[in-house]
Amino acid sequence: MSNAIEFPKNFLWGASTSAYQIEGSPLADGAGPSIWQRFAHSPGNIRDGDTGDVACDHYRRSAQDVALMREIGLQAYRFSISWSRVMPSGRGAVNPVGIGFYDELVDRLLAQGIKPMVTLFHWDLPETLDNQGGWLNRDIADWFADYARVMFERLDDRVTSWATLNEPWVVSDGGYLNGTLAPGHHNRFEAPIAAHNLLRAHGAAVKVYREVGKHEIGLVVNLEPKYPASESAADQQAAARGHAYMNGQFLDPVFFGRYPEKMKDVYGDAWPEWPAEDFELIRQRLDFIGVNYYTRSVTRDEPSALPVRAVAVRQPLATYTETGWEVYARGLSDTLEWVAARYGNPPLYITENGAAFFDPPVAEGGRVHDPLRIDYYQKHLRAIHEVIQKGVDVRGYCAWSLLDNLEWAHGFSKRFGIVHVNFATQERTLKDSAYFYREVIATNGAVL
Ligand code: LGS
Repeated sequence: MSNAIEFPKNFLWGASTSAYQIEGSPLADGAGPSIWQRFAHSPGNIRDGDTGDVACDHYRRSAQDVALMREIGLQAYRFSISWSRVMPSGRGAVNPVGIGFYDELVDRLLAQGIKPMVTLFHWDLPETLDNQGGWLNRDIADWFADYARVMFERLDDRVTSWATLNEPWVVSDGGYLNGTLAPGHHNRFEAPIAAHNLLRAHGAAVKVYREVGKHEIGLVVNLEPKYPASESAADQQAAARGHAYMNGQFLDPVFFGRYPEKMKDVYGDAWPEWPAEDFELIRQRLDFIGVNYYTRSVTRDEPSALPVRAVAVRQPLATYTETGWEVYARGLSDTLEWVAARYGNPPLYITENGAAFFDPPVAEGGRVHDPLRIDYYQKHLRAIHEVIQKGVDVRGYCAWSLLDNLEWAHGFSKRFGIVHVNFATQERTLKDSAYFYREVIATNGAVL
């Protein structure tokens, strides 16, 4: 077949999870509480009162989960480390059992030939640090760098791919501006400060890595292209503001040492003057960028929607996922081409991509039919292949997610897994999408 799809020879096929979403046992064996522990236990924050107390019980079932990964044929597994499991108060003493859990997980993965891709921070900040201001305290750059150093020193002999932060935009927007995520603040003045300190912490950790690490380190960002809803200047400006806010706010400082001009326009009087030397710290050489992609937004000017003054317009003919996000694979290729053109074609990994759809109950014989999820993966993988053909340097792909898990404020109501989890029995069942993905991996994409 002359037009069979073939990915580059060393293309890495993986799946992703994060600590609070799957581990459970958040306070076990001397771990300290995180802000997600507190947030989840404050009524009204998570749908149906769900918490991460048990989640997928991965903390106690990691051996079984690694066996599942092996069954699917994963070549890489992206997971995050719970900072407060390792350092119960966020600083100082290291909890040997907590760090030992990750040490053992890494060994288990390597024993199955699966490459560990470690994210140091996927939103579960130690509560003690939040009590000292969390991301609003400039000292957090040092706190994070100290924690990062502990992890590098312990695992860099075996972990060859590191990411500092997962989606700093979401932390700043959901955690400090809209309050839908921990720590649940609603404050237009805090959001840019949190974002800036996230960037400083990222830079400080990368600096430490250059001292003690031998492999690769990068930053994971969520990108979502913004298309104007009409030709009007107002809508085009709205899309441009949304684009700067979501896509440029973190990558421009990391690559260029400055924020997009439009950030001032977005935040108005809430946009501070930043010390020039901060950008030296923020702009560290990176080995890759991790891109999380789910959807696009078609954007219309809306002066009352602060701070961006834009809202998304629903597309009547499109397919939407269970979380209400439009399925739009072209947005992924557009985004990857944009990153390559703007930032000098850096090495990229797609660190998350996937969808929540309604899944039927596990059928007789243990199958879960999820054709919409398969269709989603197929479209997005084809879009990635297309841009690789054009020279965009995409080196790997991780499906979000390996397991159905705690989808933050949605609780367990939204299932993103390629593996179904019965949360009453903890039984795992491969969905059809997992079998499909296994074929994709086995054929290096030819089955697409
Ligand atoms: O589970 C999270 C996934 C699911 O969807 C994961 O922990 C995060 O890293 C990541 O944010 N995830 C995710 N993001 C999709 C964001 C789409 C926002 C669209 C909003 C339109 C109204």
